Amino acid sequence: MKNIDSRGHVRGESIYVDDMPVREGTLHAAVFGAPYAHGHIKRLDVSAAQRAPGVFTVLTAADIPGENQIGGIIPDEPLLAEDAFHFNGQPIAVVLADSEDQARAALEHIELEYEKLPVITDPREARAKGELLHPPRTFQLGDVDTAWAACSHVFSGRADSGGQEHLYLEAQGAYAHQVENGGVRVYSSTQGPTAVQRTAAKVLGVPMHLVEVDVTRLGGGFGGKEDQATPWAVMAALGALVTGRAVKVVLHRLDDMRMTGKRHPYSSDFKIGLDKDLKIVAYEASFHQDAGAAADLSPAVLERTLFHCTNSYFVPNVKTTAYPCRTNVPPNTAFRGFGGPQGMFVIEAAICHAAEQLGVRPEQIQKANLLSEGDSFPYGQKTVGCLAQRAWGQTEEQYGYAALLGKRDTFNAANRFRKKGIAMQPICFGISFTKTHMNQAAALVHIYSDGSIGVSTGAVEMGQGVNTKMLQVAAGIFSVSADRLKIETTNTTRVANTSPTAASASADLNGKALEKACDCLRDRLLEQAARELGRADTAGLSLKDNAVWADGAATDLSWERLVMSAYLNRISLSQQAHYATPGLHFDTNTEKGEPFAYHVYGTALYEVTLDIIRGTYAFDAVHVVHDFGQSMNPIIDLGQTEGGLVQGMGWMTMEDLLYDKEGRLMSNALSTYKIPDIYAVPKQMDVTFIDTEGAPLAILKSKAVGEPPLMYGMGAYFAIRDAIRAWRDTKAMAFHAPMTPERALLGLYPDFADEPVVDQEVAS
Ligand code: MTE
Ligand code: LUZ
Ligand code: MOS
Repeated sequence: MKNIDSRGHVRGESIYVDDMPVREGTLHAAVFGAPYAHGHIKRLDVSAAQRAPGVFTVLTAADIPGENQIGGIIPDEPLLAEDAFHFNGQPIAVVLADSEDQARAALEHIELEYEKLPVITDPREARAKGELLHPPRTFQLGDVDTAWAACSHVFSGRADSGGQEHLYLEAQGAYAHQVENGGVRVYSSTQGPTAVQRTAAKVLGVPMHLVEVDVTRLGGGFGGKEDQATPWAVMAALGALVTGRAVKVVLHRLDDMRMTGKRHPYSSDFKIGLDKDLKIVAYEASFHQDAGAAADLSPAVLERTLFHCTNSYFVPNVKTTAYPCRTNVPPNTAFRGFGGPQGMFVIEAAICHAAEQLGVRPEQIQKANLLSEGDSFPYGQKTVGCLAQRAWGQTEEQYGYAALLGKRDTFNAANRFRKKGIAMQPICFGISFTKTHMNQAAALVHIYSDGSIGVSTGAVEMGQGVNTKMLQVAAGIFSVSADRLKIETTNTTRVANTSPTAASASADLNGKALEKACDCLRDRLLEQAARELGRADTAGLSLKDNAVWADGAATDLSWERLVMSAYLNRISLSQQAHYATPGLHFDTNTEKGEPFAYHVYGTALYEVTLDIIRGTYAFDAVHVVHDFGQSMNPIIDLGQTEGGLVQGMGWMTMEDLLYDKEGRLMSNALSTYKIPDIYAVPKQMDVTFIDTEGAPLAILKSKAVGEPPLMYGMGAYFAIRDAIRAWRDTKAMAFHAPMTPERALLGLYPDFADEPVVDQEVAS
């Protein structure tokens, strides 16, 4: 089935927040952000801005009736800065005017006097100065301290990965208006309607039932709207409450890039020990997470870095510690993979480093250490239905790894100024929110008396196709055609207390809740069918092709007649259901438990050609073997895989997020921040669906697909590095992603590089 949104998207008919027809008297907002990265506010004067043409009012912290607090995990972030600001662009005031142009023009008249305070942009410096959001966390398995002695080789080094701008096509935005009794209705481009509701209620000083949040769809979120859609929605709600008029806040791209957080950059140290057979015996790492100026989701992101610190490898002795470092950049936040990719990059770097020092191919070490059935992850959970080796093996065979390696060598021998590189990239990603309590969802289904059906869940459509999947679940259970179903907006008054649409788990969680609700309705309808058909019970009855079937044959009781008969007999045609993933637990004291419903596996194989003179590169092909379980929608899942993979390649190769020493975003526009376009995409992309059982906790055995493919992107970095290796020794080349053409060039000609050089072998 095609994505149900495709037609509307292509025709430009799909509605986003900024497309909504506005109410009469709507005010438009412009946000005044801190002009510097860290400062003490001495004087804020908005009176001149208040008098500017078209301005209705200017909101500051003084206008907040409730708490000036938007922090979720740690309450450390005001909606509008009061005494101090901690990052360049931090919201301080909001101008509300008749038009957007007037609101933006009035920003010039806001007067701010401040005293500059020291700016930190390096997470290692933050750690040294004690700027941690919370104490570091450590995951351990076995005993690394004694294990080093058993290693034949021990290497250490450093790996750095950069941030990543979400660059959702639709910028952050919300539209709010008052309703009766002091309440507000907020239309928000958010992945977390309940987060917006909860925070708006807190800031406005009203109970949650007075805040209704409605989401039609997002023009992309990628994690950037899990927590960070909230401030703009709350500003709109606050404006509506204060002025009595409807208020629209839609960020301009440059403001969005400047004011919102991104993927966390990480700077990490590793130590890896191997035995003679290249088995990894011990692995130690410390991760310095650049959390930005407030906690936001950083503690949860940090946790997932630790969960995925060994990627798809079994390592018997592990000790990894993560430091959440407070810096003066916008609070970094969720981004597809949620800290997992950053943790995985470090062990991949460690493996590559060891291979380079030992003069073997990284694939030899990777392959020798893939997870098998029953192996323990550092957090105690054991693999079930482990596909790490199968995916690797199938990739090798099906795409001819050995032949490609031969081709690389032949090409490289024949060409002086062009070199080919290849890399294999296995992945393993845990599915579930790492905070166990978040693994719950609900659904509400109404069957109308004409047989049409309205479905509400907590899932937010952001392009990933969850609405299509929800429709498939319901249509499958009732066995009715898709045009009888409508997936309603995501609305907090219909489905309450929702977790954000995140962690790739929303089709599973909301789908399972929906399945429960639909099963219930189907059973109730079949009981009515038994009465209609004069049968003793429902045995032998089923719903099929818009009708009731009895003992394998269609009856003349159609779906419509059945529904009408239930209605006339006063049988409820509505059902709510709640689902909580069974069996999950995690103890943060021991850092052990069963946090994930299941894992997703796969392997990618990259081929790249590097221009030795320019440092530029082109990907010849990427071949993927991926575990979708029993995919319920191969078209959507293929799209998620290709899109995620390319987004991961962008993070690893070309998206160079840069702040200067004063915490000002240098890569602040699409002219200075490059994301993959069609030319950056591998010339050939193959995706093979492994034929597997799926997992019982996956909806219809169709495994979660939203985030895992992003991590294939790491292979792009290592493929380019392999091409550099064909030109010169890379033993001393830093592991620093993204591998931009500039960095590739410095790798080719290291005399020009000023990057830190990794340590040599420390013990042998
Ligand atoms: N795909 C599109 N087109 N747009 C998005 O914003 N977000 C990704 C992924 N795929 C995203 C996307 C992220 S970060 C997540 S967590 C999942 O979708 C969320 O949706 P799911 O739980 O339904 O997979
Ligand atoms: N969000 C979250 C996530 O709150 N918890 C998670 O575990 C998670 N994982 C991936 C993406 N978003
Ligand atoms: Mo995705 S990072 O869980 O929104």
